[in-house]
Amino acid sequence: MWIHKKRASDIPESEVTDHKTYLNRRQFLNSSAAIVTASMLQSSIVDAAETPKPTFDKLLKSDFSTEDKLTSYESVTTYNNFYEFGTDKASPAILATKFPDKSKPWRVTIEGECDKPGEYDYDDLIRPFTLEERIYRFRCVEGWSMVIPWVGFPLADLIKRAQPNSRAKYVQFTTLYDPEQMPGQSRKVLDWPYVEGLRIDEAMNPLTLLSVGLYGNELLGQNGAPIRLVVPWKYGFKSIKSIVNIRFVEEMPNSAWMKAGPREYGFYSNVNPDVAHPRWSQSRERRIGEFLKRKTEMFNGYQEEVAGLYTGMDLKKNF
Ligand SMILES: Nc1nc2c(c(=O)[nH]1)N[C@H]1C(S)=C(S)[C@@H](COP(=O)(O)O)O[C@H]1N2
Ligand SMILES: [Mo]
Repeated sequence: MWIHKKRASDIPESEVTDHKTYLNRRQFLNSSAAIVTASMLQSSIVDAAETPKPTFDKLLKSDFSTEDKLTSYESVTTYNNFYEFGTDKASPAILATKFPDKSKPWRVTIEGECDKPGEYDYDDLIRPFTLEERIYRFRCVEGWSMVIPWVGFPLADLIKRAQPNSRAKYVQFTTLYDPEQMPGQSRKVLDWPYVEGLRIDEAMNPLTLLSVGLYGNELLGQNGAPIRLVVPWKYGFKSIKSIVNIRFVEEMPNSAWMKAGPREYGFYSNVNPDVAHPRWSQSRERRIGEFLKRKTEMFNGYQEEVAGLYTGMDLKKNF
């Protein structure tokens, strides 16, 4: 049911390309915050701009890391898509400063077609796994990209612990639903809670990361704290944030974006320069911080690692 009439699939052109608009808005927000008070609003913006000292120790360096130049910490933490905190790029960094509420435990349920389901507190969930730093290219469906040094562990490690059974063909992920903490959920821009999914072999691929941090630090609210998915060969919206549920299922999950615009957002959403979005080309991208656009690479440049997952599939039909 659509109460709010601007459909999520109607991303205005400005959000597709116009980084300048965003920068102007950031400037505006900065100055208006300064006028309001010297409040957290202001200090959070200033804090976010400075690259913090790493707080995770003994992070494994990953062979999967790209050598591309990193996107600035400032951009990674202030230019965000997180519709639970507003549909523009600047809002999440402002509205998610206290997210998630540290006084509430973060529970993650693992369930469905598996032999070892469970409900874990965040700390218990991640304790068994070795954290590593993985520098990935990250390509948003809207035509911009970043290079982000994630901290995380392979989703495959967690899946092995859960022991999916033979009926587990897909994995479905769900974001927290809590309109009190996530003001954007009071508006019907998407069918909340945000849901995403992967085929089980995609989920098991060594590139697929459960991330708990970036730039050597815990994730900030705007980046999907405390735990989010990162699937670097797919458009950014597959990388679901602030996960509370992981479910092994037999049927292909119906993701929030598929519901919002089935013609525009398919289940696979592999980065593919040859398959245009119905309203814009996907052949080029703007790397945030760069002036000239660059060519978008098949599977975001990860073809060696993932092309085999799709042999024999028509990627125009299975977009
Ligand atoms: N729950 C949730 N996850 C989400 C989104 C969202 O709106 N809600 N946006 C997606 C999109 S479109 C992108 S591009 C990435 C952005 O991640 P970043 O802000 O950490 O760079 O998050 C993805 N995960
Ligand atoms: Mo995105």
